[in-house]
Amino acid sequence: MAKGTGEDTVCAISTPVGEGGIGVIRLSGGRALEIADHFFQTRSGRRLREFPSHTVHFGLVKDGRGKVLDEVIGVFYRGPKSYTGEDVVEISAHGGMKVLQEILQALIRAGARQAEPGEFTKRAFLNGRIDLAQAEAVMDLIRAKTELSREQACRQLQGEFSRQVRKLREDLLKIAAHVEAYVDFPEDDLEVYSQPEFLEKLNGASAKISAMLDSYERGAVLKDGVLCVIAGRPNVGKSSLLNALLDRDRAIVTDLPGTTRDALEEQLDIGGLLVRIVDTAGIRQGTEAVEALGVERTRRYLAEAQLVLFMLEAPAGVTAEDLQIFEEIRKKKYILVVNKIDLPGGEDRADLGVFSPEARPVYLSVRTKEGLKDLEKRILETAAAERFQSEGVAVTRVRHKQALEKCREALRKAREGFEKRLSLEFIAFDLREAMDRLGEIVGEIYTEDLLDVVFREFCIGK
Ligand SMILES: Nc1nc2c(ncn2[C@@H]2O[C@H](COP(=O)(O)OP(=O)(O)OP(=O)(O)O)[C@@H](O)[C@H]2O)c(=O)[nH]1
Ligand SMILES: [Mg+2]
Repeated sequence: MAKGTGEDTVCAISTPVGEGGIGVIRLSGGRALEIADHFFQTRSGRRLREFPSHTVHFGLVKDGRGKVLDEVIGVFYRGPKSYTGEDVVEISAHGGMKVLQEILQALIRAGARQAEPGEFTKRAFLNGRIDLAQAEAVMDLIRAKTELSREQACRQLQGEFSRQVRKLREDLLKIAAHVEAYVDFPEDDLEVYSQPEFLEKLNGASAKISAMLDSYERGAVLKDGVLCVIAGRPNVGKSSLLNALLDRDRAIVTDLPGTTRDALEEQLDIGGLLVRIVDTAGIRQGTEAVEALGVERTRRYLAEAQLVLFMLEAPAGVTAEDLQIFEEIRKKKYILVVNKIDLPGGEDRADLGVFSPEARPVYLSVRTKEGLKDLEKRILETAAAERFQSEGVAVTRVRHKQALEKCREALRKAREGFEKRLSLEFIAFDLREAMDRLGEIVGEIYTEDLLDVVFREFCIGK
């Protein structure tokens, strides 16, 4: 039996709540087969454990008193060749909540325990089926809403990121082993210091870590999307733009300035990139209390925005109010959007001389949809998402980023110690520290607290 299993056998409904063609219940642990044989009756009457592993069986599920609960398909996997590495039975029943609940209760009465959130994946980790970064990728894959985020999670699940981290750890191990060898023979100290390739190797490892850290921004955008805020003065067409991008009437649009009172956030998939798009209250001064509160919220969103769509309207040109708002936006990454080019006077396309030539405005009419595709393209370009596709796996999680930063810091200390010719024991200590931080990413080193943090995000049945 795989380690960490014991007799503790867990079960859960693994498909989402609601009605579906099928619903799957998972059972995993040392007693999975024994428990399954209690309530699952194959058509031939033979018990599951009499069949070879990885076989599929039609049969009936019965409660403890022999009442039939459903006709199901049962699959069993003998550990360690299963998702969790333990004996696993998966029951595909009819996907109704009552059916699934009754089967789950029957399993619990037969001695299984309801699984905790993420417990199947946690067991897979504890039993060495996957590492910690891969376990996190399971969640990312399930949550992925766009093609780019799915692709990134899938790569991480397949171990691409983990391989990079392990390779680095091995490199450090070699350096550390070398240093430690000299610690054991202190009389040879000088030889270590006189080897320039030591420093070279340390620098090389640091550079690789920096390169990984550089990918974090890209990785975070791939996983969590870009916060893109539409801002401008009242009535320029911000809510209309939100609706057009979403292709549904989400926000209220009227010809009265000050229609939108509260910021409204939605999600968009633009070319595989997840865009968290926010419609905001038009910014103007001296308005009544509710609108003023709305403007305050606009400002809060602006502070967080990764990209601002700064909207003007063509017939009005650039007004003093626009310029005032621009002062709040110019420090951000922004796209100048000039709306209403369908209106008389709009075709002249507002004079944008006050903005720098690089501003490259996108002219559009939300009403006729002209220019809308150009805007989407520009959003992708500006978020630099196009090049994301071609590049490899990136650091997507704060947890990984922090561990890499600590690793780099430990390497810096090791190098400093080296240059100052500190006792080799200190350098060996820093190198171990650097390795441990990398080990935390893939879970070669972990604490219960760390596992709690990682698996807290999961839901039951995963
Ligand atoms: N002609 C024309 N009218 C537009 C266009 N886009 C929006 N409008 C109109 O402009 C008016 C204001 O549009 P909204 O989308 O509510 O403007 P807003 O920027 O959200 O306004 P506030 O919420 O008050 O800040 C409405 O009457 C829209 O129908 C456009 O491209 N062309
Ligand atoms: Mg509005």
